[in-house]
Amino acid sequence: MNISAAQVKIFYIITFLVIMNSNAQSLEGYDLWLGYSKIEDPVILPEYQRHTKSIFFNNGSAVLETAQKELVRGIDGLLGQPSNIHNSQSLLNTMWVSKKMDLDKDIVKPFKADFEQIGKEGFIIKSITVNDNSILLITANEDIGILYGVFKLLQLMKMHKSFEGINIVDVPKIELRMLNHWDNLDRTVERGYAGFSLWNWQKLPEYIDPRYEDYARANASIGINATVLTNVNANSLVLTSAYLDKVAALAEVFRPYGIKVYLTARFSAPIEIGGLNTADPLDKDVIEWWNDRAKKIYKIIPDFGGFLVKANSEGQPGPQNYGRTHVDGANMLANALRPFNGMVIWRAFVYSELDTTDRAKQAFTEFVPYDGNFLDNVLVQVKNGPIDFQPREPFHPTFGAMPNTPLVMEFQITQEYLGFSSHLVFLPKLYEEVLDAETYRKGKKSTVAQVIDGSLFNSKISGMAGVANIGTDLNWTGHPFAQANWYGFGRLAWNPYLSSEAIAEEWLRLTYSNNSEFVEPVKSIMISSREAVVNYMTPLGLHHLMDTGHHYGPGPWVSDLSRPEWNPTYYHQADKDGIGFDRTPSGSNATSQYSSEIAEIFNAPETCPEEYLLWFHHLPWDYKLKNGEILWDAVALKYQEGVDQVGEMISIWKQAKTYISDDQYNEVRMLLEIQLKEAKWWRNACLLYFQTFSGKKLPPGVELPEENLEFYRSLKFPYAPGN
Ligand code: GCW
Repeated sequence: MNISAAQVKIFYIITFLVIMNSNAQSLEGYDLWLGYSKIEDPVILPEYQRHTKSIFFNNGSAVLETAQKELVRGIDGLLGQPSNIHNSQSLLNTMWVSKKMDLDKDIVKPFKADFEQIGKEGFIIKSITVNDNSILLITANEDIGILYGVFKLLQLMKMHKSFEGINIVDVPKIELRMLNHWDNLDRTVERGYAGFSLWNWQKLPEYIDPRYEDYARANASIGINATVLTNVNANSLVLTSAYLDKVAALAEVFRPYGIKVYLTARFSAPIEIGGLNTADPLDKDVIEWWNDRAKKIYKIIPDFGGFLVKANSEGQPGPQNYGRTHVDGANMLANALRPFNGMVIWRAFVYSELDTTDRAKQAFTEFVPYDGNFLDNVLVQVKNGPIDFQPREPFHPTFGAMPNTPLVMEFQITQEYLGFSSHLVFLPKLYEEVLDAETYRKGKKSTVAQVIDGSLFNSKISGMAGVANIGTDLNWTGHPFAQANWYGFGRLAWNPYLSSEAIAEEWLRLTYSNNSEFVEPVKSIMISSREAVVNYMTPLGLHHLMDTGHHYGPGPWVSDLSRPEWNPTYYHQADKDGIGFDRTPSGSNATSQYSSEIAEIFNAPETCPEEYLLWFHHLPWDYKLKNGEILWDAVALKYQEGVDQVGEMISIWKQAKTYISDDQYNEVRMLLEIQLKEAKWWRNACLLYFQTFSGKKLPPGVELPEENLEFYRSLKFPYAPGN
């Protein structure tokens, strides 16, 4: 080789390294909680090396194939050397990964009860002794349990947990753990703040973006087993053959990860793509059309999950267009899917322009009388609160009020009313509050979680859905901490009794670092973030003050929209006498939809938890709160507290700097600056506006707004994302 050739080679090597390096930086966050860099801890590393010295993996199906692939990938990365994996068993093995049916009977016998407990999807990770050899056993009844067990094992390793004496018996408490994508066929995402839809409909079915598999891995690693690919504001085209082939291609990628695909069914599809002139659910031709469509779907996608339906809500067509009921509509579809074990998930998010009663009451009023009338492959999906994914709402009164209907919890993971993907808001804190709420429907200890997991009323099927916050952004969710909301949703769908604090800690350790000097302060940011957003947007039970349409920023003054309940003024009812929505018997009487024990608490302003005060009560500006503050001062001070909390989050985040990369640090720092700026915007705009009614001065401690009310009212955002 002459010198110039060597120089050329060096040039290429350097160029390659530079590109690799810049790629590594720009790919920050892509791995989510699944990065497998080598463990450096000198204590735990040898223990893991010992346990993984010789692994027996009993393969034999697509799901097990996936599990083995994941195990190899994880162990190779974490231990920094190729794993020693065999498909034949020996006593020299240090780890066995095998289903119960493939294990020796004597091995299984002592923990028969555990196998009974773990059902179809659970797993066991146990340290056992066989002929004096210590073996780490990962086992399950079914393939999918093995996959979940493998992910759990890798998570434990990432968190540096010891395997000595390990004995984990884990099983999901909720059957249907699903993401709802509000993704349109043109790849825009309704209320999406992380880029475009992952589904590249144009190039499907031939072109399989590798990201589809990464999406499936991430979901399976937290136990999500269902995904609704399309927006509930549905397009019937997705039910045509051309699109079904594309859906089938996605289903094929997701299947080895135990994930079923679902689609949204537009109720008027028989007209739009079927050439019929009605979509009446009792019409013979319509029934036949759906039966036929179901057959077609299952021919192409044999394990298709079913339909999610938004009907007669916000302009979507539905059975009421034909004088029929939600039951008529849901059961007609359920009959079509029943021969194939498909499910219908019918949403209860309804409110009507013709119904002048309090919007918060309408879903309950419409659905509760139908309890027990739906076929048994119908689930009714209810949003966590009675209005719409606000920073804080009391739990939806329908939970606990339909004992004979399985109710799916619908949470929003995307941050439509929560600062989009610019604000750090750890949502498991919100989810936990709702799940822990007491319904008193069967006395004390009748929580929403018990309704959802089916234990309160012995439901045959249970479900939890999360409106996804995922898009084509490199880090999937826009804000790096929004990944924690996806992660946390999955964990709570698996076990709705987990604490949000434990989830925050897990996620931080899996995503960033095990160093407690990093984890503890940053966890405190996450835990306080939800209360902060409530304070700077909608404190003391205020709600729906967001600017109209895009829901970005404050718009409490908006009052000119055609439907009353689209206006923020409908919700806060501020006037010179006071503020808040009277939902007690002297007002809309929405409290009567709760059990009498709960209604009684909510009805009296003295007993109503202060965080729901203005949700349930219209109170004078000088109403005295428990701490002696008058209402006006309390509202103002809460807005200020929210701003201060974000300031505090910023100063705590500075402590994180030494434990993570500069890119990781700076990305969050810049986003927190946006959050602070917007928290102040919220405070200033809302207080200036409410001040026009209260006529009172801001109390000491509340910063004076930088601009006047006209300025805040004049702001327009025609290109806010997610519309
Ligand atoms: O909160 C509202 C959103 C709509 C959404 C609707 C729903 C998909 O603003 O964008 O439509 O809820 O949940 O159906």
